[in-house]
Amino acid sequence: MPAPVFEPLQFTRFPPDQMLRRAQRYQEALSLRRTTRQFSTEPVPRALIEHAIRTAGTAPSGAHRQPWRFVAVDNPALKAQMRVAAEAEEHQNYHGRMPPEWLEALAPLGTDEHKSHLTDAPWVVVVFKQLFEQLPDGRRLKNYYVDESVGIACGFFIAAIHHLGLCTLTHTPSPMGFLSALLERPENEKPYLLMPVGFPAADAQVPAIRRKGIEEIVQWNLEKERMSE
Ligand code: IYR
Repeated sequence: MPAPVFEPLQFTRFPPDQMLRRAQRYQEALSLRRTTRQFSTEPVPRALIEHAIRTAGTAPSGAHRQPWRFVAVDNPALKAQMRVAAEAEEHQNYHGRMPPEWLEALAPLGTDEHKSHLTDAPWVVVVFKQLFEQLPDGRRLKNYYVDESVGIACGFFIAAIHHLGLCTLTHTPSPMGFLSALLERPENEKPYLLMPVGFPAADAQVPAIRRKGIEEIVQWNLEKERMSE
């Protein structure tokens, strides 16, 4: 067993009033994020995508295995191939494969099998999860909490994209196997999430839906019940 090696933690402590302000500002900033389905074709510099992927790569992961691979595609021919394959699967989904209950759940979002975002957005980032690591000697090194780890990394990516001033969409064409073939990913990787990234179309519309309020998403189990404040 290798012995753990430690180093001093680099940690910035802020005064309490600054902490509250930072908390409010971050929440306000992220509350303005919207999932967008209509993208402008305006190009986006590669450096922006790279920084967002670097941010995603700071996510915690099971046994620190970092079981993710971000495939960033701006090649129009490849995006077109992904669109054709995704639309073929989604056509089946929307016309028979999804049960009525699922279609009803999606109705407020106005989604359908047409996936123009795959060719309009300047970048399509496809995230793969690595179920195991393939060692050069042929052994397979198991990864842990892969879905949790990759999900957190995707959350960081989405927040970074919003923060730097672009839009994205969490798209899971289903089934996603065609992405492994098109993007030539090895056997230890499975597609996890696809995210077109770019500026919103000038006339982009989003569903008029609201987020749950704090009282619907939190349960406080407090040491002391406060008197009404
Ligand atoms: N994958 C399909 C269907 C779909 C499913 C859910 I859950 C959504 O929140 C949105 C869409 C599609 O991309 O259209």
